[in-house]
Amino acid sequence: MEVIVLMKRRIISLLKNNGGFVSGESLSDELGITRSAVWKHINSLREEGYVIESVRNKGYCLVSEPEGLDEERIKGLIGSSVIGSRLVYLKSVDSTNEEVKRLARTEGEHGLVVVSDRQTSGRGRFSRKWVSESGGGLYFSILLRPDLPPSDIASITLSAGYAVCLAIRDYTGLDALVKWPNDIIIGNKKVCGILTEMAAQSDRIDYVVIGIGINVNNPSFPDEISDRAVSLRIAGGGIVDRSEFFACVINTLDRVIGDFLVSLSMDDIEHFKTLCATMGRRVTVTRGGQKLTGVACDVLPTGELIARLDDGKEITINSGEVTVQGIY
Ligand code: BT5
Repeated sequence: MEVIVLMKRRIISLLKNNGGFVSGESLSDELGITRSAVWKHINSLREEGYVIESVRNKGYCLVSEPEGLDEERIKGLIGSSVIGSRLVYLKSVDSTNEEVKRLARTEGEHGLVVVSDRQTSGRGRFSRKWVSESGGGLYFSILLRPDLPPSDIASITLSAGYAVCLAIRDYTGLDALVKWPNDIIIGNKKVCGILTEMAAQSDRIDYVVIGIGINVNNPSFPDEISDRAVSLRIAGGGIVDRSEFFACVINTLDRVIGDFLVSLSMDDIEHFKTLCATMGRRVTVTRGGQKLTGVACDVLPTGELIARLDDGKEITINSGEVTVQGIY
């Protein structure tokens, strides 16, 4: 076993055997490493999802270990949902979107979900990185095979985001909102991102992959995103039972997009607008090299955002990069 991994396992076993606080000094004596090395290992364990309290003059105390997902319990809780009719759980994977695409090329069927505790190459849109190396989050992708032309599923990312937003609000009571088109935010910070990918002919969808990353129990984030990322736990949701929460998200997704892929219902779209943080804010979009600024004033059932420009003209925005003033 790699030395670093070995050290971390030994620290965990020393903290567990002791059952209370263990001083940094005795850990460093026991392991034959410096106290600052002990501190680095402790921080790395925290990144993995271990909750370790540290108190000056007392040392370190193990509060809880990261929980893996409980596959059987999840299956029981999602019952007869179409989404999740087959569930593949992997402790670690490069990217759940990639795994679903691999399965889609062979036997993957409509409703398949791949979920993982960690991704080594989690991706956002435009090849950006999605931070998902450490435990505490939920990373999953859904395979859909709708018998529709590609144009009919333009609102799928929005519908999925709406469903996740509802599940977060129901399960945690936190004030989650959707930032059009693919982010869920709590207090202006991002708690979830969605990456939808599609394989299609001009008139027929082969398959759609909806990849969803939710920061659940993450205690902290790397510097590169610490100013814009939040987890349910940091936002005040406490330590969340990830298996139960995941089942709640899947059931909500099943209700919202399971058999109604074309667009949201009028009731849902009206409700969506009340949960859309972008509505009423100033937005900027680049068109033909020109920057257009206006106020977001509507969202269509097909998922497009309508913005009223300063000269009164309305434009329809269907994808791409929109900057929203007041949110990262
Ligand atoms: C997204 O892209 O928000 C889509 C993220 C989709 C992730 C899921 S996880 C399961 C599936 N498998 C994958 O490989 N991907 C999907 P975008 O709008 O481009 O936002 C990316 C930006 O969000 C980054 O450039 C960072 O600024 C920020 N970011 C990265 N990791 C984050 C995190 N864990 N929490 C909050 N913000 C993050």
